[in-house]
Amino acid sequence: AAYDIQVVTIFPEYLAPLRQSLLGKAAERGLVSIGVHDLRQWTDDVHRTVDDSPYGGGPGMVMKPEPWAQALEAVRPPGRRLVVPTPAGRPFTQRMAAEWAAEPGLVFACGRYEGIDQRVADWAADAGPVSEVSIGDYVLAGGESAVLVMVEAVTRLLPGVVGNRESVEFDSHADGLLEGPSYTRPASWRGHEVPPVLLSGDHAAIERWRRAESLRRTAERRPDLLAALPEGALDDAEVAA
Ligand code: 6GU
Repeated sequence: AAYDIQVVTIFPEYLAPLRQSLLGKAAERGLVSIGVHDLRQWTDDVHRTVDDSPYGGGPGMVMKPEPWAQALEAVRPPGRRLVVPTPAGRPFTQRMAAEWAAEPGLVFACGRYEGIDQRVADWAADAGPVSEVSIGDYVLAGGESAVLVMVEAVTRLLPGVVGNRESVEFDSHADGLLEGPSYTRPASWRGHEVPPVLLSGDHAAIERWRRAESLRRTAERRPDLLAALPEGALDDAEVAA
């Protein structure tokens, strides 16, 4: 069966990119099915109200719980993971993407304003896993663009979606390190040379060089990732290099 993605939002047109390119093709090929739903279809007043002022005061508006409950009762299969994008969530990682790709699908609840009444996530946890996640340390106006990011990260890991399995296995972050630089023809370009080892034909030397570049780049740009590697992940020769 196809990997099943359901998104509830007050801006369904914002999710149009889900029908394009890699994902659009995966959908055409029956690997993924995507539903995008307007939260306002589960309102019951003439103004189709989805928000209200926060208890306790403060700026902005909070999304009302009842339309969300009705929406989730309609689109979330029992046991299906609910993902709630929020800048106050746990950081979304490649590991999460891989875990979620091994599940049958995901439901996304896109909040706007100052978020969704917390009781929605609390209530929804009775029916299956709920993940409140952030895609980085900055604030977006709503969860829609974060959903595009997470859906792309998850679906490219599904069997058959990306043609080249190796390009998934050797990605940046797949082994906890950043990928090093890549090059193509010409060997000399505007006074910049391709590193000679890549032209040497010595595959063992090329692998050693790539590993060293990966470590160098990670140390330079993401020392936090190096520090987080499990004990013994780096052999002594690499640490010395
Ligand atoms: Cl998932 N949502 C919003 N609104 N802002 C964010 C975010 C998510 N991740 C980082 N900033």
